Amino acid sequence: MIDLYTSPTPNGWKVSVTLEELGLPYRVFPIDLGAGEQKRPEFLAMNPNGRIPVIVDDGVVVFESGAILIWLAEKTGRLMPTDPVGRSRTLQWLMFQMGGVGPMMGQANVFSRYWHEVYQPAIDRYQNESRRLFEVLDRRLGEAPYLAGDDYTIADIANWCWVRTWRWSGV
Ligand SMILES: N[C@@H](CCC(=O)N[C@@H](CS)C(=O)NCC(=O)O)C(=O)O
Repeated sequence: MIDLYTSPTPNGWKVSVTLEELGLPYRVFPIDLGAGEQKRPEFLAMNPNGRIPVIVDDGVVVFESGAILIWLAEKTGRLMPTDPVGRSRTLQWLMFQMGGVGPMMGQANVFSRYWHEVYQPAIDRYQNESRRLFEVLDRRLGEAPYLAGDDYTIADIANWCWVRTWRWSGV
């Protein structure tokens, strides 16, 4: 059985969508981010970074959403090609989300939504960079049906869960 510690956010959705696509049985343990449950000792014992999502799969703890998606794909042999080139393409577009789309949109949210002070250069920087990354995705999806090529993979799930919130980020 897989236990999923999560909240309704893009990084949380990535794991929920993947579990649903794979049809794996799992239990959800909602984490109240506003109440700071992700900083409590019992949560930090699972993820020292104090952030959702985390899964515990038969006693194995996995944190970082990208690592969780890879774990689930490799465990089932689905949502990621097993040939080296297809696997690498999937990881490239997953890393593109983990290192680019997620952090840029996350900072766009912080500066345009959550901060009381308005610092326009930071808002512009993160919204423009998010938009630039969307254009990279758009071009890629103009030449292939899915990010990694012909196969639907965890890279599509990861990017979609963030990009679908474009309006909230003001992009
Ligand atoms: N790189 C991490 C980022 C996780 C992350 O930023 N989670 C957010 C919600 S989307 C969170 O837990 N925020 C609460 C906090 O920072 O205290 C991952 O992909 O798992």
